[in-house]
Amino acid sequence: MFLDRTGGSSSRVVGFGGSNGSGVFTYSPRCITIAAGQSVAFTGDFSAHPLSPGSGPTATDAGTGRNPIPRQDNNTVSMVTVVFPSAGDYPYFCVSHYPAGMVGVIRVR
Ligand SMILES: [Cu+2]
Repeated sequence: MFLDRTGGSSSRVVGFGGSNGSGVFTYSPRCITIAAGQSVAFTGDFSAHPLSPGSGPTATDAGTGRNPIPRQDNNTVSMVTVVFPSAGDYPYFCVSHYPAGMVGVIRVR
């Protein structure tokens, strides 16, 4: 279920709330594989869909090592670009809609 987005011309955009072909309560694509050093752009309405690192608000596991995904709920920005320097699995979720499955993972190889 991880889409390979390691290629030089691959899109590494994760949209949500209707951005990038996503549904209102989904990330699109929700799980992608990238290479270490590449970046992912999260785009959508962060005030309606606050982004958080981790697999859920009660989870202590933020992924492999230090998860570089920031908490973002600022409605003055519509895109956040995150660099992933190290291999690992880095989960993220929407603070408002994770119970509905609004979650995803960036896999860095
Ligand atoms: Cu949401």
